[in-house]
Amino acid sequence: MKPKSFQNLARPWTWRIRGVWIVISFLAVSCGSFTALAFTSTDADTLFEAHAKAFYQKADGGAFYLKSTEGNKPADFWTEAEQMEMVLDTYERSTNPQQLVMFTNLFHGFLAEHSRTWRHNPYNDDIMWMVIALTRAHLLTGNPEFLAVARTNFDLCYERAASTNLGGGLWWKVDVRSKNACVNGPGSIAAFLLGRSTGKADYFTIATNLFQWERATLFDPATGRVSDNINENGRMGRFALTYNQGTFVGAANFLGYTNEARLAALYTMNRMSRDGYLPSGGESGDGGGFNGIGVRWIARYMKDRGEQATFEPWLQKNAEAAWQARRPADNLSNGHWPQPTPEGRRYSWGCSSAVVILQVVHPTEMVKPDAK
Ligand code: 7K2
Repeated sequence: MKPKSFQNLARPWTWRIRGVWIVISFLAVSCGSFTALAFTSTDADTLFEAHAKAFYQKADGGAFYLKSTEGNKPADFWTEAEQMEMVLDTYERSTNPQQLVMFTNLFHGFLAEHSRTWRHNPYNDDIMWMVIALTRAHLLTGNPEFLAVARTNFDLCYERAASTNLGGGLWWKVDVRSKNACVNGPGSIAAFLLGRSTGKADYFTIATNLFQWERATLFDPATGRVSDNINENGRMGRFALTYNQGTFVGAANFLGYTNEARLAALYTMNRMSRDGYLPSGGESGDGGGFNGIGVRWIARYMKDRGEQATFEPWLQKNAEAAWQARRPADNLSNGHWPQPTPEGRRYSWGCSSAVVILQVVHPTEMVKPDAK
């Protein structure tokens, strides 16, 4: 037992030490906000606006995304559709009505370029991506035109793509050579969302059947891997891509197959990522936006099912890397994170994954009140 006088002396002394620690931690935290890898919702706005500044073009009462920073070519059919989903991801986070105006302009630009019905496009997956974008937009806005175009095109696509060969599912293209994850996951999601939008049970049935076929045919329940495709002779293309993992997770989550959703998300995190970073899908080709699609659906599953403890650190690590990888000149981030974005020509689709991940993943730092 220490003498009383010593105890009395000891108290202010420990307080002084504590005080020093408080000052040190305060300095660490406030310096950290300038240098650390954290990102805020303001940063999510910055990446979206930088992408719009580089690629969003108004034309004839509508708008479109340019394919790249060079030339006037518009983005391809499905990458345009998916960048329209990127706009919706941004709106869902920010609730900024300006982004719905952008979406509506892009919709008009899309119809001007591709017409109102898309039979001329031989890729069934292309149509399903745009149906998802429009049905999401209908659910957010109630605009009946979005739903009308979505339904017409889903119905004509389903009609030509659905078959009983290989046990069910959708053909990838009109040449009916293979059934791919990139049309069956999106087809299931599109049907599910149309079920919500129209209240028609038939769409939910289609959503369930397509998911169950994909699960039975392309999904490996031992690992969570979603194979890319099966061809007309039953030969499997077993490679996994993050967008296929994502749409499988999205459909599984909507339909209540939470074990399957979790397994496919875990496979993406543990088996496809390197040092925790999602594999880059290249920039100029189809792969540039694969990770945006993957994280959109994995993040939604995580939030719907309260799986943050498992997936959020990984998603935030990738979002922080995407933010840090932007190039100073114009804030474009080309999706090769953690590598920095080089100078020179950039592609809108390749720069969209970074935009999407910052919208769908919860920021790692609050916006400071004086930083507005
Ligand atoms: O082979 C399919 C798909 O299974 C695979 O995952 C990807 C890998 O490639 C194609 S789908 C991608 C596009 C091809 N060009 C035209 C686009 O409409 C089509 O969706 O990249």
